Amino acid sequence: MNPTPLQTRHDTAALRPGSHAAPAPKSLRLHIAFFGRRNVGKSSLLNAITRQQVSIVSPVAGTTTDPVEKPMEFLPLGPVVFIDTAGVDDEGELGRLRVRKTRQVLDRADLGVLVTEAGTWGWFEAEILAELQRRRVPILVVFNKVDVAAPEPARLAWLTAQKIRHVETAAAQGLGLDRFREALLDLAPAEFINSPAIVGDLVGPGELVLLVVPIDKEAPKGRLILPQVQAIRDLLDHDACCLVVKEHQLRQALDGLKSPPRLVVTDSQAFEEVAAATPRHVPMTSFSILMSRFKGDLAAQVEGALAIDSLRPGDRVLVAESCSHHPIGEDIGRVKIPRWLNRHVGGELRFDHVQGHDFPASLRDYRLVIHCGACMFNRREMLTRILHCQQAGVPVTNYGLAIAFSLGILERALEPFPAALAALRNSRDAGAARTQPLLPGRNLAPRAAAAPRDVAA
Ligand SMILES: Nc1nc2c(ncn2[C@@H]2O[C@H](COP(=O)(O)OP(=O)(O)OP(=O)(O)O)[C@@H](O)[C@H]2O)c(=O)[nH]1
Ligand code: SF4
Ligand SMILES: [Mg+2]
Repeated sequence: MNPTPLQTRHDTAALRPGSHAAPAPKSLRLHIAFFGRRNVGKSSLLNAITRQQVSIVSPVAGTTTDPVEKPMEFLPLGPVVFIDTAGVDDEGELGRLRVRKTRQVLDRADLGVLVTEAGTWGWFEAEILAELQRRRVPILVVFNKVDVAAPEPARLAWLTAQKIRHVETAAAQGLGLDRFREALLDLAPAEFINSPAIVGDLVGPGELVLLVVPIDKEAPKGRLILPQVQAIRDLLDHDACCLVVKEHQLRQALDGLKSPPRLVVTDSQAFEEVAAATPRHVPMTSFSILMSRFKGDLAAQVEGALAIDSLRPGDRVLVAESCSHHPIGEDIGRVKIPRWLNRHVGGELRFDHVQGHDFPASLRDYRLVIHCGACMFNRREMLTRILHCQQAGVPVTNYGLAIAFSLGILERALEPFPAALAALRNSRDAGAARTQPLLPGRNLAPRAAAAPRDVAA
């Protein structure tokens, strides 16, 4: 994982009145996205619900160009990000670019608000609806401008029959906002109300977790990166204890404890050193493997790691990072992982890199996608990417899993997650059956000898 300037990129949300707590990172917020044709009042509705001038409103069609994001505390739902978008019916060369940006927002929408007005329902609305339904994203249809005309009863009846929630508003007059707010709360996915644990569910109250955090030149100045901060907070939320050490101090810390820690979590860069220093009976994993479970689909990404063995020189590999940091020195995504994989396959692979919300529309040419821990994404965006990879038949894994695989410690790193461990064993057994003859009892350990010592994440 790479350091990024979290404080400047993500800590911009308003605090609850009187609160001294740091605002939630954007990636943990419920993303509520507004879609619809130009001029239906998307921006007006956003401004009305937030009671702020978030987006520019005008009678000129195409006023909103790039997606506008507004993180805020939306009680009682909690931290959300409202996203205003350009109209899906935008035209011309620039219009097509704007529509592409709007479509990217579909990937991160946890809840889709389709804004329309009387007499305009047509192909664009049907398409947005179908896209949201295909992604199983809860939908709220808003008929705005009801001060001008009421929606057609047949359309309302059709939506009701489809079990699609709909409300009527006149954003410019502030009418219908309570019903709109209530519908948003009803439709918010339960997972946002009961946020999943990152690590706290793996240990009991009072138990100790040892966190290994290398402080090298890639580490950001004066702070920890988001997965580390979130793990610490999650442990405290679960009344667990944690001790944070650098990799060189791990042995000393372990020696100083009266009883062994319940779990060791390391940055994947230090996996090899930490695996050697941690007694075999102490469970051990990495921050990015925790993030795979928290943000993605651990079992699917474990299976993806196995595809590393089938790579051949000339194959194309996509390396995707969720944040847009400037790579420095031995950057993990650009230097270390490519170097290791080239050595592993004994030739040059062809690497492409993407950052932020950009992700190729077609993945068919890739043999593998290696993703970072995606700490900057909400879970839906990461799950959408995994789904796109699966639909294209391309294995997808993440940095920590790829490194653990390379070092022959993937099984050990998955011991805290029995379901993922079972998935690994099943995939491996299925692979072994497909590629007979294989030695009985084949495991990943021989890879450790083949892996270079400078693999990092
Ligand atoms: N009569 C009436 N006009 C409204 C209402 N809501 C918005 N408008 C007007 O409709 C026009 C377009 O509003 P916007 O909020 O900019 O619409 P938009 O969907 O964001 O438009 P684009 O950004 O161009 O896609 C503005 O002139 C608003 O004042 C409403 O409820 N009633
Ligand atoms: S978004 Fe990815 S690369 Fe950036 S800090 Fe998080 S895990 Fe690391
Ligand atoms: Mg607008």
